[in-house]
Amino acid sequence: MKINQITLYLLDMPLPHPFETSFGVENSRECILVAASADGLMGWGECVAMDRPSYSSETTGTAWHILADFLIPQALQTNWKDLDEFLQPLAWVRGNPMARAGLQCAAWDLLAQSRGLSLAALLAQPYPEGPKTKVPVGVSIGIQPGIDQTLEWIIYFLEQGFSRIKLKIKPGWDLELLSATRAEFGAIDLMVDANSAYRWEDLEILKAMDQFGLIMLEQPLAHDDIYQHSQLQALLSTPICLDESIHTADLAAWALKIEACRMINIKPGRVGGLWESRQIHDLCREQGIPVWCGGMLETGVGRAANLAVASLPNFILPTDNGPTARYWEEDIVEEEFFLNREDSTITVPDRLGLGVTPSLDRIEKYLIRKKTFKI
Ligand code: OSB
Ligand code: MG
Repeated sequence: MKINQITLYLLDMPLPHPFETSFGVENSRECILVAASADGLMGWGECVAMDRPSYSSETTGTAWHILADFLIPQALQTNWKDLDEFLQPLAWVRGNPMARAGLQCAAWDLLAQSRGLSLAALLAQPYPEGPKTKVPVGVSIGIQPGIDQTLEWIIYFLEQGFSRIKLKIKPGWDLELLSATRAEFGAIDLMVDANSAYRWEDLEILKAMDQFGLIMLEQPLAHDDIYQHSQLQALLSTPICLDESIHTADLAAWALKIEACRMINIKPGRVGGLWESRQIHDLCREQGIPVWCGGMLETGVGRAANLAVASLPNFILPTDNGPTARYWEEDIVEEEFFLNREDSTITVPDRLGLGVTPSLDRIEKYLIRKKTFKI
């Protein structure tokens, strides 16, 4: 296969509700879509970099630069039959996992289509059990103006059928919130995500979280740390889950080696792509570490890829990749994802490739910038 044309689209999509985390408030979501054509097929990928370097050092601006000036020129030169052959010539590009993941996804989509498979089926080929057809899903609730509003959102999402609640926390928005949540809802499946908001000096607060029986405490300490997380994990009974800190398969291996966490949130967009996601999945599986697939407020393109990866055997914990209506009034793909209320799952696309159809008309509505690259 040889990709003969790639188009990048920079979009800005309005969110129906502001999404607040410890690193800021998102009112809309910038993202880059990658569309690659080869052999009469079109493969799509989404780059999850955000408009500001708040979650990670990459932004839509840096990712555009890395894609346009380095990754795409190489990808247009490569003849490949399998993903390793596509990726090998790109391996000299250091860092920039989000930029690489967006392009890589388009290549997986092409390969799956050319082999007559869904992306989930292609990704699951090494595993005798095959992909799951539906995966458990929870909901991630942003920081609210007050505890009452948070409790109202929890009622709303439990009524909708979500069985696992994740609350965003930060210093000053933590223990009281958790006490109120437990008092109101008892033993629901509950976890928290700090997005790197705490420091070692906050140890007493972090230790106090053990009393709440949380499924996990996601990324309490710095975005580039694994050492202090290992020190912290030794002092907590709550499993630490790393998100921001793990952006390569090597970092995942080292984090497990020093026991910096007992779970990993594998976001394909953060770790360099689906290839690396599967490597981390395999490594964790060998060591009995459960993984799950987080979300980055993706469009249907990134959501489809995340759900395909979440269908692999060791993705045991619920994903954050929820139904379309939770994110968009109108997504840029024609298909809508729904929550299966009876068991709090979401169905993995089983059509060819990613299994979603991006609409160029809708993309046009949210378009900021577009560029096409040819051989
Ligand atoms: O840390 O998981 C995170 C959204 C943007 C950036 C980082 C994170 C998140 C979420 C949202 O928690 C999860 C979702 O897609 O629903
Ligand atoms: Mg997180």
